[in-house]
Amino acid sequence: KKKVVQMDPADLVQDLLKKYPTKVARKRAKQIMVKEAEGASTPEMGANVRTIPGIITMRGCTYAGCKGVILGPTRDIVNITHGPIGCGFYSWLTRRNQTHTETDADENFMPYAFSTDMNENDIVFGGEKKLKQAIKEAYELFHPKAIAIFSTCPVGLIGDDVHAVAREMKEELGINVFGFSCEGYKGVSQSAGHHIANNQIFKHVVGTKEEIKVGEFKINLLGEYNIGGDGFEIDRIMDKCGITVVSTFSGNSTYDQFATSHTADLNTVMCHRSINYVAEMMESKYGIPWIKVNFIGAEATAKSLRKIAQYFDSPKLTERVEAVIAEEMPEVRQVMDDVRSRTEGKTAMLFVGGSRAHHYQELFNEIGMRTISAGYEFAHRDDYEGRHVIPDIKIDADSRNIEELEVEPCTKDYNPRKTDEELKKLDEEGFKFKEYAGMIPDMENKSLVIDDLNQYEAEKLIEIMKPDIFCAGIKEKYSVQKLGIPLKQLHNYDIGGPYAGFKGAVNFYHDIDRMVNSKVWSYLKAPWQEKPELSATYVWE
Ligand code: CFM
Ligand code: HCA
Repeated sequence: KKKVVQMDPADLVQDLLKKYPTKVARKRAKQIMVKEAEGASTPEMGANVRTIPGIITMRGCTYAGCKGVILGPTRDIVNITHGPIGCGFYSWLTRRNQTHTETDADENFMPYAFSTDMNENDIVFGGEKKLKQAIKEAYELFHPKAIAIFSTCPVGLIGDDVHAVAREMKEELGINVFGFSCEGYKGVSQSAGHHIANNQIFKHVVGTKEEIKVGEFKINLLGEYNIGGDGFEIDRIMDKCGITVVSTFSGNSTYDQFATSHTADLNTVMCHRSINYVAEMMESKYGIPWIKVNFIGAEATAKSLRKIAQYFDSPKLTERVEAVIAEEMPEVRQVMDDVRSRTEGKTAMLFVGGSRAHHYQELFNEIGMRTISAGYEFAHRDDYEGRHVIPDIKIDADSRNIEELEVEPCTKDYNPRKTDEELKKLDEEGFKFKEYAGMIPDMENKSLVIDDLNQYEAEKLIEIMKPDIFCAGIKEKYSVQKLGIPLKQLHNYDIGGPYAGFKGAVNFYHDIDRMVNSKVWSYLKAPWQEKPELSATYVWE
């Protein structure tokens, strides 16, 4: 029989920390918080800091963030990993980013894993010669528009100059060749890799081609990677609304999309964490404003479409958007209500990357499920706390600033939330600031927010709070399921998806319904079920 123990969230935090040595506990305490336990204002989250050595983190590396995440979904750039074969192999299609070519003549290099296969010999004598040879070989075989080179840990350690090699090969081959100093050990997580990728794509590709796409309402979709076909569903909706997507960074994208992305009227940002640098550099250089959108959740999708229509301020677009929402929502509502009758009141935990642990809470809300604990692997303070974004230049919403400015690589990080008075002053000065919502303000009181969760804490959390579902990645999946809790991968959706947009919401409701209502989990015996003295259930007030 289950013993129900009422536990204060603050005690729960103490329980999580008590096994740690004093110094480790002190550090981890800065990354664990109970929402609003310390008053009405959002307390500061100790995000984007180095993982304590010895802890089994859920994080990945800088190379993964650059090569796998940002450049991975682009189909016609030959992406060469300069490093040991494991790095290239492990980042090869595991993310389930999808693509389809429009014509038979279009290139798709995604099914290939290009690598210099660095070995001991290269480490001792240097790998630049081998890299040049690899670039030439790839060029001769595939004749791509562009070749990108990605540095792995040993490249930085032995000092190979990938940028010098890129310049030389660009000259020799006459195609765009550029490199990324995205050695895995740089920074504290994947996040450093996003930043490096954004700066180089902006410097070497964005704005290099003047080809204007026809369309009345032209947007870029930034931070959408077409995982499980999410981007296809968003494209379907945009198409129906009459909105032209010039480029997507970088789901189902091509080199030319990046090169012409400066011709869009508006940047919409889906995953802010991974691509905010491009949005801000495009705003500074080309005067393209950006707004935050979210297509995870049917209501969120409708809201984002309305936000885009509002920006263009066109009755025609508004009417179209409303018609699309009216057409799509009835089916969604029907499934939502049906599923909700079985999922209402169940609880979820979400520990994913840098935006999904926030975005997916919306989808769970739609079927009446509460997120009792969540956190990012590598997001920054703004993703937790929200921020006010102030552009470098005054943006005139009506006329784009077409005068090209020299733009420094984006180094911006945390812009704290401003007071009402500060905002008023900025507004009077002509700065079109925007509010960026963070995870914590959107969560219910007493929820537990934990940054860079590790394996020990995950197991402890499950033991105490017993969620109905745990959402994370492949490294967590089987250890969590062995505890008798279903795990939904929110990185690659297991074999499911799309989960974005209207059709995606329906898929998600069905998949979660099946998982939280399956009997199979009750047959698994977790250690605390065999030792009743360990049994405790977290009860919300
Ligand atoms: Fe953005 Fe992503 Fe994410 Fe991300 Fe990632 Fe990903 Fe993710 Mo995995 S770009 S931050 S670095 S939404 S790969 S598609 S699922 S951790 S939450
Ligand atoms: C990455 C990619 C990843 C990993 C997912 C996971 C993805 O960070 O290198 O750990 O299951 O989404 O594929 O985040």
